[in-house]
Amino acid sequence: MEPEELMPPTTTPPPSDPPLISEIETNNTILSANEIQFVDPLDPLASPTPVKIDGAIATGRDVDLFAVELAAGDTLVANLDAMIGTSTLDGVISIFDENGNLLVQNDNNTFIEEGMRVIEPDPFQQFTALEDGTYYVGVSSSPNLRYNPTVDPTVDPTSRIGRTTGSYFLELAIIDEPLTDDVV
Ligand SMILES: [Ca+2]
Ligand SMILES: [Ca+2]
Ligand SMILES: [Ca+2]
Ligand SMILES: [Ca+2]
Repeated sequence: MEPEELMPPTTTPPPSDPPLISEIETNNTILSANEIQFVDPLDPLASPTPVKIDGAIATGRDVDLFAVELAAGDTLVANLDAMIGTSTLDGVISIFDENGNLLVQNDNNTFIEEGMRVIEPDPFQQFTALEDGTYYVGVSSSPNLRYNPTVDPTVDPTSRIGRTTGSYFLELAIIDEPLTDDVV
């Protein structure tokens, strides 16, 4: 009987997922935002790696804010996955400057696929920083689009109440070149 040959694996391993980190409440204002590190503090010369945040919009007025440091020219990509999975959250991504001014916002990711316009309730937003600084990525529940990130929206009566609640994954990455195609 022939000795059994060890077969090489027939599938390549999937690319390793970014490290999963959990949001830490309370993170409802830019002052209490969760700080996101793209570079391992023990290996500061390593290139930035994406992070994946495990969070939840717990009430219609919950807002989750994440602080990121960007250098001029850095492009931040923020990709939310909620309804594409089993979550009931219809989320919104907003990006603010260090003073809480809204810079860009996306409620629903819209793109063209095979000639058809596709609208996903999970938002996708990229943003290129013009100057070095701290920027804030906010997650809220649609239509809570005009909250003030310097005031806790859970106690701000002017904040609109989101229709849905639920869990989400938010992937944040710094890339060299802006994506020309929004398909995610
Ligand atoms: Ca939350
Ligand atoms: Ca929150
Ligand atoms: Ca997505
Ligand atoms: Ca949405």
